[in-house]
Amino acid sequence: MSVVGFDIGNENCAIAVAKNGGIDVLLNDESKRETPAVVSFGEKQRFLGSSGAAFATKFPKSTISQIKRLIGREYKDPSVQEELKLLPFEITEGPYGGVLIHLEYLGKTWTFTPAEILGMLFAHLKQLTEKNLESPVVDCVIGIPSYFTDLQRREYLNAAFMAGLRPLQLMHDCTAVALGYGMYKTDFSIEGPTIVVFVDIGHSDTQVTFAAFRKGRMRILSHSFDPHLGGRDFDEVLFRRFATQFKEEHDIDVYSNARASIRLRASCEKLKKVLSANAEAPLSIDCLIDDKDLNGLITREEFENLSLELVERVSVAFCKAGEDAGVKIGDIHSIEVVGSGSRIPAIMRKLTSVFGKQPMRTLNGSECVARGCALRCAMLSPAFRVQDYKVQDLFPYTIRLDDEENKRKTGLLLFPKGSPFPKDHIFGVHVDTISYFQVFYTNKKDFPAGISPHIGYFMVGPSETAGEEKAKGLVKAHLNIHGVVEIEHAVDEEARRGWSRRQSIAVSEFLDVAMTRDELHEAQEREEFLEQQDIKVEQTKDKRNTLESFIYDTRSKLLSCYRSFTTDSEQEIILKNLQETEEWLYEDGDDETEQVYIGKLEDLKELLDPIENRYKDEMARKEAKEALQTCI
Ligand code: ATP
Ligand code: MG
Ligand code: K
Repeated sequence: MSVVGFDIGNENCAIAVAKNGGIDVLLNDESKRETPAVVSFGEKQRFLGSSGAAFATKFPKSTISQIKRLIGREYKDPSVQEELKLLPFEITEGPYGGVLIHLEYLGKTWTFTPAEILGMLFAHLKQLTEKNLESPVVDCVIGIPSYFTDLQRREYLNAAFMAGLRPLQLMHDCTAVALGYGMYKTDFSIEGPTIVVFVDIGHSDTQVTFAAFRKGRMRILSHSFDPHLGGRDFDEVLFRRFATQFKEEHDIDVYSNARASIRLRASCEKLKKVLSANAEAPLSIDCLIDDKDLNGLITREEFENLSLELVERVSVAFCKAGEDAGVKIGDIHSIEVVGSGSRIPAIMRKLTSVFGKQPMRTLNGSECVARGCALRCAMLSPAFRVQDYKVQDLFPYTIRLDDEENKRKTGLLLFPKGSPFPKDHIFGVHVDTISYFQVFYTNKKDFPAGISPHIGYFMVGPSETAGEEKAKGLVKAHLNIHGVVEIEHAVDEEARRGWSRRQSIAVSEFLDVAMTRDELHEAQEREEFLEQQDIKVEQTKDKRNTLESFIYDTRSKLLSCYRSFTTDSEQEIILKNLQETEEWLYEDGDDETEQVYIGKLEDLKELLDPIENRYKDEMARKEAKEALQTCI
């Protein structure tokens, strides 16, 4: 059984596997270690990952990226509305108030939830891994941002399910990074814990985690984050700067043209990377709008001035994490910076000035999440033996319970912010009648703005023993290994000893689900259909190519090795047929079904059969003769 770690970035994904006693990062079809998080719907097939990214400008309205931003989000959320302005594809409000993506494919309109698109991406990564390992992949650990809510986590689990994956854990990105850092290090001080800070700046978000290491174990002290600060925000600074310039100088409105926006944004991202290593960078785009070629130049100094506020926010997230961890700057051993968004020199300078020392880049910044996840997967998998190492993570939000019936306004505290998890909380409830409960996050100020604090509802009761005065029962709230809340049992108070299996109180399932079981199965079937379609298209292309090469091949053989085995009239007929098929292939037959190409090939082969047989006979005769001669 393979053991795999996936890092699903907003821009890039990485796959790591535990193999030969170590962790390997896999190469994709283009021999790259990172795979773009893109799903593109072409004319007849989907293009996933690297090939998807290549189609972004060709099919702007059906190339889906930035999917991680839309998972488990409410359509009406203002920050989602902001997000939508940047996306060229069509989006409306979907079921449960979520986001629904509309696109044209195979001659009709399709709608997909973000979880379904994520499922396609997972399926692609799974396929890449299976091809690479030559064995099936099911068990995995998937990295997620620590700020993800219950719903976002459940959406990830659903997407993984659609792809046929079984996540043993959704692991906080920086916890995975910390594991990869601590597991193999042996030189930790024996006096006290070594405190290391991990800063991950990706394409769309920033996460900061304080961790304490001792020999053989690590404990997370705090997670803080800025879900709206990443490399792309710096791209946006450049985008706005040049959009304004082009408007003023050429009266060109880039914002009104989807394709032009994509192209300018992509150019700005490149520009940003150039500015990481150079004091100034030129921008030039051909035919952006109305065949206009546009040029510009920006210095690093101007770029840094325009992004002062963004850089400041990195230090805000850092200080907040320190506060939550209760750690003073002087007690920090080192800062490890990961994520490619951190390559901007101004960010490193900022961290250096806050910390008073240069941050480190010991880890491979674009692979460490996937590596940590693979390591964790090996620890959790029964199929692997890994050295003993203790990992203690914590949950960044407070979770409370509200009894709607009794209007207990303050709510019962289930899991305070910073709780280690997985963890249980058991509490008593009155069960003489049916009671409704709401589970929700309370610490608004830690919470990303605009995200619903609501987790779910459940019902308890009535008990079989209802009618008896003040019947009481117990409910177990479980914050599971993925950071998802489950309401597990309810039993009579009397049966408390040993959690009797006599489950006399009904606990309904969480009423507030990301997808119902039926929807999930439907999505899975649709994914299978789309996969089959992709395979069919690829096979047809193969058959078309085979027919094409057969034509060239045969033509050249007829003029060389087959020449002396072919009569003039045969030659004429076959060449004519080859010519006709070739013309057909480039005209009417350009876009035919697999069966038609197979048929055409068979027809040609039949014509050629007698000649091929004569040729083979002669070859065999020659061989026999030669063999005979060497014997003598
Ligand atoms: P996230 O973690 O936010 O989901 P991700 O993991 O896909 O996203 P990364 O691959 O860590 O993100 O980082 C991608 C970002 O890093 C992009 O914005 C990219 O432009 C930026 N980046 C890459 N190289 C450089 C560079 N040399 N200088 C500045 N930025 C860079
Ligand atoms: Mg990342
Ligand atoms: K194990």
